Amino acid sequence: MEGALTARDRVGIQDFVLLDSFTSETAFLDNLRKRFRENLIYTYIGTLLVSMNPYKDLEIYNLKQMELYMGVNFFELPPHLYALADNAYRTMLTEYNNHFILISGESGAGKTVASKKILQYYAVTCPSSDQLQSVRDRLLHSNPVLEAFGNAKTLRNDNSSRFGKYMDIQFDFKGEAVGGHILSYLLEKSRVVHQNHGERNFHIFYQLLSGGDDELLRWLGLERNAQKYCYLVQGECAKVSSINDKLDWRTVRKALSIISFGENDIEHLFGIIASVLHLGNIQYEGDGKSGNAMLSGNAELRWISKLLGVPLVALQEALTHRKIETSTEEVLSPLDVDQAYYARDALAKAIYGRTFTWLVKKINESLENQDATRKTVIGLLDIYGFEVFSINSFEQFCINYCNEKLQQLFIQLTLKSEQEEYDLEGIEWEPVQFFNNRIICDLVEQKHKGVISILDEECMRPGEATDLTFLDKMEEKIGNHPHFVTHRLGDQKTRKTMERMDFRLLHYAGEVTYCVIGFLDKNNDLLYRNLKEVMCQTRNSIIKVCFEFLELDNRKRPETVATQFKNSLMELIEILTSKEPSYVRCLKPNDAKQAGHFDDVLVRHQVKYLGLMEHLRVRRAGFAYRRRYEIFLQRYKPLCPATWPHWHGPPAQGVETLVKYIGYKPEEYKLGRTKIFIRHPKTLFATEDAFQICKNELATKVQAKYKGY
Ligand code: AOV
Ligand code: MG
Repeated sequence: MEGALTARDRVGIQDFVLLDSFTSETAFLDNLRKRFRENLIYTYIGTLLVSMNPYKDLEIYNLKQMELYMGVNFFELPPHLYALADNAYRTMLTEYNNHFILISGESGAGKTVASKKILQYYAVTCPSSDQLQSVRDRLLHSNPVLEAFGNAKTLRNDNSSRFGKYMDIQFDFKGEAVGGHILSYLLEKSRVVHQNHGERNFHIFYQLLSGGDDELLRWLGLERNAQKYCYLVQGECAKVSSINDKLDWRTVRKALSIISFGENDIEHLFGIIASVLHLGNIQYEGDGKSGNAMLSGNAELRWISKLLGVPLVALQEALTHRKIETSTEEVLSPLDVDQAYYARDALAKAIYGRTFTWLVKKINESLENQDATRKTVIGLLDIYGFEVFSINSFEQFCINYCNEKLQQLFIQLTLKSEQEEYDLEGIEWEPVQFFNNRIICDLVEQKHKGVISILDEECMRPGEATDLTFLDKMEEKIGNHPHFVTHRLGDQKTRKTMERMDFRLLHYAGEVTYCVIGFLDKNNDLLYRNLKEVMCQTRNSIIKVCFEFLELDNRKRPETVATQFKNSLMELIEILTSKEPSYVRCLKPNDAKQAGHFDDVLVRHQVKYLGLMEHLRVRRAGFAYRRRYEIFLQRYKPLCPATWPHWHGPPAQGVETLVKYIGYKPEEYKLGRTKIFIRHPKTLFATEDAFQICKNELATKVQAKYKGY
């Protein structure tokens, strides 16, 4: 009938692999747009899940939906996170191997929401004894606590993750969730002391002030009004309509108890949060003659001394002086006003950052499973997404580098190794071209001439090097690199003018201009020795763990922030490559955090840089599943009389006999050197279903046979 829309016209196609014109970006976008209009936010590319942030609550995460997806083959139901989560879980149980789910996309695209939904799915659907109920509760409640301390409102996202998180959920052989472990990556500490306009400090500060009861606030010496605290008002948006600090406070408070934080720990924890606020209100003035910094009053100091349990006089001295060690003696040198503010902020950042590390450790203790039996894991990776602001600093550099690494991993695992495997296995193949961002990773991390190496080198020359000499050195060493631009080269390469203090990296996801101011300081992350000494005298049980005397004895230069981060990312990549991957690629429909609005240009850009078209091409031309001959034969041999119960020839021939017998069409599979390749998942699923029926029949036959004995 003319004019009538078919269902396909209206809601699009649920797997891009089935799209008629699969090489056309426009067709890809049309499909995404159609589905978005119908609130269908999930679409597959084979087994990869594309997710579009709806910016509104959809009724797709309830118990009924969870039950629908439990144990059902991947392609039998409409695309959903639950299908992906369930598939990883079932494969883990049948093949007894480890998995991870890589959730990527730019800031605000929906990574954190996705990771929470997956965790909830496991918590609700996995079998569990009463005894394990508490493990599940703790796994779930670790989220609000870490988000309170590690998330904040930015211009891109009202609940932006300011740390990277990798969480292993451990399962026993029955598939029960028995424990977990969290690794956290580089918290954006600078936010504690400085926020850009339109942004906030970490949620916990506002939660404490709005939700804490009067008695608690009195005990902490705090006023309810956030406007009173210098560390909370720089962004001029302490109140945000989408955030209910008071309610969130209650959730966090309850979660802390569930994760078995003792009352003593909780008291000390809030003592620290309050101390940071008091620190921020410390003001200095210059001594008229010498210009040395003096504290303007000591009300704040008294509160900090009480809450952190440190001697007031020593604290006052450490906040206004610096201890310099010569070969023979220690000399106290007074700080000027700027230096004193610097020392104060460094202390606030150190206290907060170390407390966050303590928090993760404490949560891990409560998730730890003591039982030594073998477990398999599903890892969930939720990191800070790629971000660009009008001014970008060291933090954005680290965050975007991290995204660059994950993109590289994705390329390695999907586009590159997939094509290499076809080659290796002797499968005929038309190579698909793709942009390999290895070149940008190298630009950042290469020894001697990568950005991080050059930065570290400058940090080794205190007194001589400055942010500007760092910039000059980069120009000298990597000025010719096609993905690096400075103001001198700017016009030629990108035809955009740049400021003197800027450098630009052409990332896989777009250009970002970084301002070098602060790079050296942030990379050094220096805390004066006498401030550390005062902290070591603490009676606050958390600060005691965070600042150990041992550190004072250690004269070795600690690794710089960027190098530590680089190393931790390398370890992460190693952890991930030993596991079987699933992918969620999150997209955002617009930059205004708005429901219902699909910005074509913005979405097209994300589709491009996430490599979705290339992924589709490889998937479409390639094979969704592959199994080693031995494994395939071992599992499915009951389906064919010639292979059951034993096949005596080479496994490859056994598999060939088997699949011909069960009727695989020639275009559906290819036989490689060591593996069988299957084009569509549905072929494998049909085989698996047949196997399940056959297994039951066999069991019935065996039971009947033994009945008479
Ligand atoms: P992100 O984790 O990818 O950004 P979030 O997961 O925090 O982004 O999502 C941002 C916001 O988008 C959430 O607070 C929700 O309001 C909304 N949202 C995301 N996914 C959904 C969904 N499936 N259904 C409804 N609303 C959603 V960052 O951490 O900033 O990189 O660093
Ligand atoms: Mg996030």
